[in-house]
Amino acid sequence: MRITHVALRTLELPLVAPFTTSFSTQTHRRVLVLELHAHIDGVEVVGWGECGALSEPVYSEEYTAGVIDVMTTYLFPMLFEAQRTTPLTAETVAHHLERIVGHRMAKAAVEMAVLDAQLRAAGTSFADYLGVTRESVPSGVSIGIQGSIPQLLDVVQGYLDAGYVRLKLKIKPGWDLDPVRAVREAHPDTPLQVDANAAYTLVDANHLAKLDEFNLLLIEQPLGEDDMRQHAELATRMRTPMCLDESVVSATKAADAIAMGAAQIINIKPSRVGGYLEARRIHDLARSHGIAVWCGGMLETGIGRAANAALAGMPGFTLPGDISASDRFYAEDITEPFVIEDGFLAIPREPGLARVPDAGRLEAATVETLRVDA
Ligand code: NPG
Repeated sequence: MRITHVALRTLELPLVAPFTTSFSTQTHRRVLVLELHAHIDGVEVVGWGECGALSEPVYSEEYTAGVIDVMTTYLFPMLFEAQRTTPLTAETVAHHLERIVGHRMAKAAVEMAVLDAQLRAAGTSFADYLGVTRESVPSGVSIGIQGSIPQLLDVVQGYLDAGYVRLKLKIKPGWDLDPVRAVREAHPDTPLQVDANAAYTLVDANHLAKLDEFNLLLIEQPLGEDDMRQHAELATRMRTPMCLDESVVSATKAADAIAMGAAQIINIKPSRVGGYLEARRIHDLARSHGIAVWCGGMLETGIGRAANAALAGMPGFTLPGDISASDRFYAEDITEPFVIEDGFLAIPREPGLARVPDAGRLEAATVETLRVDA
């Protein structure tokens, strides 16, 4: 393929309700969408990509303005240079961008747009590309920190009524044992897990071990991103299975986590690990070690949600992911919305990896567009 130009669109989408984690409260999602124009065998194709980075560097070091900078200064010029001499494919993007350290979310979005264009030109769905045979995936929901326990119980009831099959509660120091106990008492049999987004330290081990009585599926990333060894230590001091998110930024880190006993379960977020191809590698690695994985979310629009749903159809994804319906976050998605049916989301089978946005809704949500020509 030969890329002709790329439009980097910054969108601003209001959330249906504020989303509070241990690191921030979001009322809007500022999200970067890539519209990549390419020629493949003489045919013009558009590939779509979505970047997981937030507008501020509070989940990882990446953030929207920084992503735009690294894409325009380095990533696209490098691909444009590469395609002069070598045919460009999605499978070679990571190799061409290897000289740039880090910036995984930026690289993931670029690879995603190239892979989408490639699959679209071939008439292949991402699910078929991955060899996925399942038709749908179970849908879990991530529940932000609420103002009070009664409010939390209301919100939980709403999601259970909508059909979600698994709940994930965000926790932080001061919002942990009591809210988890309240939800567990109200819903003794509902699959339940917690996510701390790195808000604790190993000093809190005895306190965190008190979560063991609530029969949780897992505790996600209680300690810092760099605290791999400390997660391994904490895992020996709790019965609740240890799951890593932020710490696993690559297949190499996943291998370390498994070898060290720092993760019994891994949350795979394609954007965090540098793309869907690295995500597949982590899935394969974890599966060969008997480590369960599930697909995390970054408040994706329908573009990224489509790809996540297909990825989560792979056989090692044995736990429900944070792949909720579009209306969990957005009153109006920029694509045809994803809907939950009997607790499941259908895996898209149309060509491509992303779901194509509606031109009018995309335009209405765009606050800035930057065109980069090859
Ligand atoms: O369903 O898309 C979703 C959101 C799931 O809680 C969720 N994501 O820490 O996992 C997380 C959190 C997150 C969202 C992190 C956005 C970073 C950005």
